[in-house]
Amino acid sequence: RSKEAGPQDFDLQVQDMSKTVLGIILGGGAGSRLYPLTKKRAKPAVPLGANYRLIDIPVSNCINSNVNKIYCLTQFNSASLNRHLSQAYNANVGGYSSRGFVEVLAASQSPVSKAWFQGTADAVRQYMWLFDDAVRDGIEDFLILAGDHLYRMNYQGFVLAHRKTGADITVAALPTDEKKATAFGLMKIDGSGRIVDFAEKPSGDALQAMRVDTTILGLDAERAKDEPYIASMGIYVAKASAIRDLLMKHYPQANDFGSEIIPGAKDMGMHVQAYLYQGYWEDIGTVEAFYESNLALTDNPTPKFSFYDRDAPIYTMSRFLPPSKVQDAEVNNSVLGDGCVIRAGSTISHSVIGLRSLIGERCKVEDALMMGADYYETLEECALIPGCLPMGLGAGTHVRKCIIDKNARIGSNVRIVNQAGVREANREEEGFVIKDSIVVVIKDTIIPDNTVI
Ligand code: ADQ
Ligand code: ADP
Repeated sequence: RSKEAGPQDFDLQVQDMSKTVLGIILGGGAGSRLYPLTKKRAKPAVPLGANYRLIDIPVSNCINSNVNKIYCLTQFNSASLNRHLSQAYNANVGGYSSRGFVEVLAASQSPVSKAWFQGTADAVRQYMWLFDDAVRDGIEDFLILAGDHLYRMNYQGFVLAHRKTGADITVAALPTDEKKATAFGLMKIDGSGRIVDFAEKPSGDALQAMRVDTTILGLDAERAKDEPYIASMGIYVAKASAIRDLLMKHYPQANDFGSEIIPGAKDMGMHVQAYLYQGYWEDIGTVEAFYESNLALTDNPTPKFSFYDRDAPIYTMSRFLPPSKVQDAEVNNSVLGDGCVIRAGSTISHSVIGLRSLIGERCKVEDALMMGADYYETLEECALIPGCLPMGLGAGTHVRKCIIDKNARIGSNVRIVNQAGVREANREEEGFVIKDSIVVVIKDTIIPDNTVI
């Protein structure tokens, strides 16, 4: 009879994780799906939920799981990302004995000179020389995470399950419905949870062929009927040696994990295992999903995702901002970041208002995601600049179903309501893009008084 891991072994392994697991966050490619939010920043730095940035989700999950050696692979470096990570985390994860860190690795810094990462697998391959050092320091498993997911997960159970089954790669998985399935990697598993078939984003007949009876995952009959697919969350834990072999030896030309490395590993007989995740998880890598998930934070009484959890908080940069101030205004079903000022006569409903937002008198804000500002600029400072429009919303402005990126200066009596009901439009020279009917006002844009969009 094989020896099961007892509680003592569990504690040992958990302690061990800070020394033996390396977090690798895939921080984003060209960033086209979230464009224009990625026009002026690296994707992991995109602001989220009024006070946070995308990168805070996987980094907080890592820290709460005792994984404190973390690299974030990103297409290009941005001052905001580096500043955010160093101010938010480095003082906390880098204790004397744990030697933790959170560091950005940008495509252009790599000595293996290909200016751009060609995909997720290529990104990891280009930094293999650095991850090899980590392996020499005692790292056994790579925890490969995406940078654009909203969820709370303790990776300890994931890593332990991976080690217990002796898998080469373990893929986090969840049941999904037919509509969503085609956007994911789908799998079939055997009775022990081993992946026997894997198809990346199949459609048509290939999609139908991936249908399974998800009652084997413990779903009741009704839910299994609605969710007859097992989707990959794009989150992997793998033996460092397996990743090295796959990327450098077996598939040196492969660019992506989902379409090439994971199915390739299975095809060559490696042990690729599924790990069932149960909880809220959302890929927020498109403008529509990003917008919807942000607004879902305002759901009453309990949103599907909360940034608050005493045992597993989501961390971010501490900014020491003053509390938000609401004058004689009405705020319903909304989330307000730190340091906002909402002036008299305004109504805000079903909206996320990012930190340092300034909302003038008599504004109407509906179903909007405002990201706020990176700094305060006093009205006196603004007055010194000829033609200066203050940051935020000017008096009497009405915005609906839109995303307003940081530091935008929107004049008085402006209407951003998608008047013409346009679905897609690129009006970058005027400072906005419309995607899925959502107007996205680009960072730092100036929208003059009385404009109608
Ligand atoms: P996608 O999310 O479509 O599918 P991909 O575009 O490769 O896969 O992105 C995965 C993660 O890597 C994202 O966080 C992305 O930002 C990042 N990324 C992409 N290109 C990158 C690059 N060149 N450099 C650094 N980071 C990069 C994947 C899996 C599916 C799975 C879904 C779940 O392939 O099987 O179902 O995730 O969302
Ligand atoms: P994001 O991540 O949203 O792109 P950043 O953190 O990079 O934002 O900051 C946006 C811009 O704001 C940067 O160009 C930065 O130099 C500028 N900025 C930050 N603080 C101040 C300040 N106190 N005064 C003027 N500009 C500032």
